[in-house]
Amino acid sequence: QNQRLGAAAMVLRGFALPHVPDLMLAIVGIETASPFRHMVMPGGFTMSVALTNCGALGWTTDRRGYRYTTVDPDTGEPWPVMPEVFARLASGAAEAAGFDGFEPDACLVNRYLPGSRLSLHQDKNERDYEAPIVSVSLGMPATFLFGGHARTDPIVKVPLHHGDVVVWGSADRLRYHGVMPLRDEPHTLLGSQRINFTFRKAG
Ligand code: MD3
Ligand code: FE
Repeated sequence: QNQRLGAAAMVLRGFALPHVPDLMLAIVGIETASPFRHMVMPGGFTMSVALTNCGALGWTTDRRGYRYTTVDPDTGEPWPVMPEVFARLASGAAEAAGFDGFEPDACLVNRYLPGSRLSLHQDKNERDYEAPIVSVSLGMPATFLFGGHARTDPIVKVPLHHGDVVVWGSADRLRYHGVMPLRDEPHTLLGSQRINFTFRKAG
């Protein structure tokens, strides 16, 4: 029941399920070193999604803009190392979707609670648009919004469940996308939250 969303975008249903115990252990390590926090957008809004990072580069935003940094601005320490299981899962998923040799250097970890949302945006802060982006969903289901190359293009709604992995590349890399406000449908393992890992080659 894998699903093609575009010329170079694929949903791999349940692809991460075998790795869930490892992923959940790894999150504990990451959030102990670099806790989840609500960042402020350049326009002054505080994000409803809480985030942290692991890997050589981490995505951050503040009043001055978005950027990737090697150091967690809250702790002054480098972002936690990307666990081996993460890198293997990301490159395995990329390969399953037709992208060989994906070596992510950044993993953004988003935590959604009921009501959290991500408004329509493009991911344009990475140096290299050739590499795909791999996204892993855990916990409560979400409705992903998959748009076009212009903000006003039609939007397809894609339900994402615990263990689903999505890979986006080349022609679909710069599409507008977002996440609808989360409904509270508690998950047996994670309770009332959704965790999303987004793997990128940022540097
Ligand atoms: C589609 N996060 O952090 S990941 C983000 O579920 C972000 O937390 C969402 O969008 C989340 O920037 C979705 C999936 C994603 C990432 C990049 C894309 C989807 C994409 C680039 C192009 C098209
Ligand atoms: Fe995004």
